[in-house]
Parts: sequence; C-alpha cells; structure tokens
Amino acid sequence: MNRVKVAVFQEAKNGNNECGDSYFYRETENEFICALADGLGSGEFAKESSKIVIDIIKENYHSPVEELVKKCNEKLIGKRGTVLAILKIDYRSNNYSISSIGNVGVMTITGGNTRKRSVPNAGYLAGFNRKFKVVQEPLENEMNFVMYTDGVTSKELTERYFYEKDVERITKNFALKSKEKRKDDTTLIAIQYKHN
Ligand SMILES: [Mn+2]
Repeated sequence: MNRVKVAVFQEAKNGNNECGDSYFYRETENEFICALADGLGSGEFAKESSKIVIDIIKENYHSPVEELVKKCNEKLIGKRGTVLAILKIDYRSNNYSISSIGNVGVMTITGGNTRKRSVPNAGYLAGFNRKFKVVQEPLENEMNFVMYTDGVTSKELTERYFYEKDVERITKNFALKSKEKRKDDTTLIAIQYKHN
C-alpha cells in the first residue's frame, strides 16, 4: 500500500476567502481516487455545487468513474453547474481511468518526461443527462499526474518544474511563481504514483 504521494496548492480568486474549487483524494488497498470540481462562477455559490459533487464522491469512492459522474449529475438538479475531473488508479488491473467534464484538466507525465493533457468532455454537470467518455490507459511503474482547475494557465503548465518527480517541489514551485493574486480560483494537485 501507499503507492501514491499527493501535494496540493489552492488559492481563491483575488485573495477572496472562499475558493469555489473542491477536491478529495483517498488511497485504499486496491486503488487511488482523486476528484477535483470547480463550481461555475466563484466564491460561495460555486463552492456549494463543487462541494455537493465532492461529497458524493467521498461517499461512493469505490464506485467506477462512470457511475460517480452520473451520481454527481443527479444531485445537481436545480443547483449551479460544476465542472469535474476524476482520476482513478486501479492497482489490480494496473490501469488508470480519467474522466473530465468541462474545464478541469488532467495532465500525465510519464517516464520519458512526456506530458500529455487529457481531452476533456465538453460542457458541465448541471443535472441533465449528457454523454461523456472515460479514458482508460495502462499504468506505468512510475508516473505523475497533475489535476488543475482553470485558474492554472496553459503557459504555467509548460513550466519545467512539472517534470519534477517530488510532488512537493511541483506545488512549491507553482506557489513561488504565483506571488500575484490569482485571477480565478486556483487548485493544482500533483500526484506521484510509484509501484513498490
Ligand atoms: Mn474556475
């Protein structure tokens, strides 16, 4: 057990108190799950929706990704929409699954220092049925994942420090380079997977 290390950077827009992004991660004997949600808009109301979604995932984290997305969607009827990304690493099948709906990103960094951003499904979750894909890929013995909300810019994602293996170094470097107030709620989750 304990194949995963996680480090998180989170900051609210313009130094606000409440960040509209919510996240959750957990490692169990057989799997690791991380979910990141960004409520549409910012602040308190955005937080309400992103928190609803993350609470559902907390309660049902053992469910397959597809089921989780569906459950989250159902709970958002009559609420503000949210965008969501889920990463699940399955230690038994040696695969990982990613699904992102809307503007929450997942980037993988594999052994040969290859960065790849997963293609998100269009739109957002807001209670109505929508089609979405779950992408499944084989796990490498060592690889990193980065999950981020749209407060993180594309330019920032090209920085060299994303090649660091140590997740603390990634989030610390990111923090150092974001001295100015963030223009949007920002969450950056760095995840290192290593097969023992
Ligand atoms: Mn946002």
